[in-house]
Formats: sequence, structure tokens, C-alpha cells
Amino acid sequence: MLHRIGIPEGFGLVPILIGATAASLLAGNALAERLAVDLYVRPGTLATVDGTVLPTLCYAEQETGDAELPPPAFRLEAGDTWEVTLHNQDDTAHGIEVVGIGGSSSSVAPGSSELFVFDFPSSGTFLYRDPVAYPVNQGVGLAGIVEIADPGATHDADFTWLLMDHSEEWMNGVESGLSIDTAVYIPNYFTVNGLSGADTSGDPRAHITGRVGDQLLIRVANGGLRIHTLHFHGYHVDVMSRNGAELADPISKDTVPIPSGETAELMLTPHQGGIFPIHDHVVLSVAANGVYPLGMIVFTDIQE
Ligand SMILES: [Cu+2]
Repeated sequence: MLHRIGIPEGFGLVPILIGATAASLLAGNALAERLAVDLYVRPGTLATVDGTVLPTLCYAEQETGDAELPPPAFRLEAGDTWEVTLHNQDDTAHGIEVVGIGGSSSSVAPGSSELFVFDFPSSGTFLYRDPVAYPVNQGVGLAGIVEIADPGATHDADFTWLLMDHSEEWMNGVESGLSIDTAVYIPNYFTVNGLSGADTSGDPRAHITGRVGDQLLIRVANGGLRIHTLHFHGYHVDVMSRNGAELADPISKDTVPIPSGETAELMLTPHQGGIFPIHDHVVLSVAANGVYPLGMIVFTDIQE
């Protein structure tokens, strides 16, 4: 359910904000029931694996300074309420939707701020994105993950993959104020948490580490516009939930399709140690501007 309360322009804080920062959300705050953040929609960049810097639109936590992909990931607990004050610093309308929860029918005019309130009655992995001018705004960077943890969960570690695809042509077009032909979308960069190729091994949220027998929960959200079908080498995973809904009978698979805008929670219980790749089954998506294997790929590093 979504509640939306308009607040006057320039009125950055409203009395119900509790002052929680994203850092405190990520650190986990078992007592919090209402978690408030400010997000600023503004131009930013994606630094790609081959040194290209692409123009994006970002949900940034800071009002000023450089804005970069990936967007912040937020973690709450089942039963919590997420209060987002969205400040639109861009020159076109923007909004924030949590797919399956609410927000899709609202937008924020340029230079204005609005409060969006999202209730999460149960645990799951959710995608937030800009529903305005769909799919263009989402396609140039306005998407991220909200993780709703189950306080009673017993897994040993968890990981988060925000999948994105990036069209240099769209990104340059939006930066230049051109109208985008949405019938033609040819992404040429593909990232996990804003990283690609071996760079994903430097991100402890992306790089899968653990021991044989551990229960390793992988939260996946596809913020891109293309389907991404993840192939696990060395292991099968149990698909525990999709789009925030638990599956009654988890399905064991080594290849898991994640359509655009959708999420899944995967449980990896390694039966063997080793370093194995996990990659998009579409070879183009494992490339960066055509160079393989600098695209959507992550690795496991499992100890015996
Ligand atoms: Cu493969």
C-alpha cells in the first residue's frame, strides 16, 4: 500500500522523519519500524570496466557532489515502513515505485520534493525504480534494491546482485535532451552492482564467499530492461522466492532467468569448494561494448 503526502518545495524534512541514514539501515537496526531516507534524482555517471564514463540519472543519497551508479541498496525488516523523501533535481518529472508494493501512479515535478511511504508486511527482495516515462528513466539508471530481511532467518551469509544493462546511445540521448525511440534498445554494458567483469570480485556484496555446507542467500533484482538468465557453474541453487513471494517448493536449478523488473532469492548451499563463474547466458551480456568477458559475471570462492 502506498501513502503519498505532498510537501512544499524546499521543505526537505518532515516531522515524522526519524533521521535514520542509509548507513544505519545497512548496519541493521532491529528496533526501527519507520526508516526514512532522502533520495535526490539527479544526473550522474557510470564508470565502466573499460574506462568509458557514461551519463546516467541517479537516485543519490547526497544532495550535492558526484552521483554514481550503483544506487544505494536499502535494508529493512519485515513489518517496517520505508519513508522516502524524493527530491527531483532534474529538469523532467521523476518518481519512485517499489515494484509490487506501490508508487507507480505518482510523480514529482522538477525542483519539487514529495514523500513516498512504502509498507513491507513481509520479507523479500524488491526493486525500486522510476515509473515515469517508462522505460527510459529506468533504462538510464533509476533503479535499485530494497531488501526486507526476515528477523528469524537462519542462513549463514547473504549477498545482493542488482543487475543492470546500459545503452550508451540512450544515456547520451537523455543527457542531450533528445527524445528516445523506445522501440530500439541496444545495451552495450552490463553490470552487477555497477561493476562488471572481474571487478565484481572486489564487491563483497557480489562476490560469493563461504564454506561447503553454508547456506548463502543471494538476493537478485533485475533493474535493467533485458531479461538476464544467470548460469551457475559448479552448483545448483534453490529458488526460494520470486518478486517477494516465497515459493512453497523451492526449485533447484543451475540456470535462473530474471526478467526485467523482477526479483528472486536464491539459496546456494555449496557441496564442493572452488572458484566458479556465474554469468548471464546471453554471451553479449557478458561483454563490455563487445569485449568478452567484461560484462555480467560474478564468481564464487568457496572453502572446503
Ligand atoms: Cu555458463
